[in-house]
Amino acid sequence: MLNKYIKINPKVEDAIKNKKPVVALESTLISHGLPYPENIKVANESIKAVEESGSIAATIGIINGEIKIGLDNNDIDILATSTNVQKVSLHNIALSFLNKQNAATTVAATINIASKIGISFFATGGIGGVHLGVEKNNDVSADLTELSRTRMFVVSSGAKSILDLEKTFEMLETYGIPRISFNSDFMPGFWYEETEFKVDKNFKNIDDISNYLKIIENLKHKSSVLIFNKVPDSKGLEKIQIEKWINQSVDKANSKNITGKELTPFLISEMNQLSNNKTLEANTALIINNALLAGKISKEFYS
Ligand code: PSU
Ligand code: MN
Repeated sequence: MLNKYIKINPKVEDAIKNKKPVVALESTLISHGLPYPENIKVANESIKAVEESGSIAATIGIINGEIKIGLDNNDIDILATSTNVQKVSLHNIALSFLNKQNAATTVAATINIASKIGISFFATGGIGGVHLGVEKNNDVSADLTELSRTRMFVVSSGAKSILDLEKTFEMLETYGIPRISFNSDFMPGFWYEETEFKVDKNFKNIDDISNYLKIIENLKHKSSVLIFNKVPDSKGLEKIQIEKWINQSVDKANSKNITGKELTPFLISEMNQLSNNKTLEANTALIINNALLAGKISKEFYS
């Protein structure tokens, strides 16, 4: 045990000790990213997907002021249904210990904790990044800072489409974060398959990704590596349509003065309403698909 605030599920602890494949999963998408009951379904199916690939899943969250590595059904229910779950990044994580709160960890907080206990792989839907209108609102997700200083192999469908994807993509390069993808030449656009931003390398199979990650490990590269995986075919939406809905959602957020950590959950939920839950279906499918890919790469990496 790392310290008194961290409780590791014995199966996960054994796997880390014995260098077996483990994939960390975050919990903010359960509490703030998806509505009930889809959130519970996605949390459980992501765990199942990781396990089907032969890796061990470790969903991370904070229950009653304690970090739990490997949330059980009961913990997931708490984060999925309680109304007072905090969304924690690095600036506010310690407060949830102090106040003995239930809290969900963002990408930033999850990879920080996972790397401290020796986990190397992580899957999510879309990372945070540079927000639209950054010139005025100065809103840049702490996910980027944490990705720049923590080595984690991160599978995602790019950054969430509600962000300024061009600035986010550039910022990743600035921070020395490799941007590779599985079967695409471009960074995905989260709810849509492709942006116009060309990745550093398009890998066509899992073996090659694993070999590449071993080089990164040997180099003791300091940052994370982003492994992009686009939304499954049948669930991807049109970029033009998504952009129209985003403009409407952003206007509404501005008129209601929604900022800071409330902004991302607000925009996602607006998009779900405007799209008649088409964005929700895409989001659900891509999260589970990313968990599966992370499981497969991790399995290969440790074999
Ligand atoms: N991926 C999803 N849905 C989400 C998130 C990721 O499909 O809700 C969460 C992650 O936890 C990420 C957070 O860290 O959104 C970003 O929030 P912010 O923009 O406030 O940093
Ligand atoms: Mn923010």
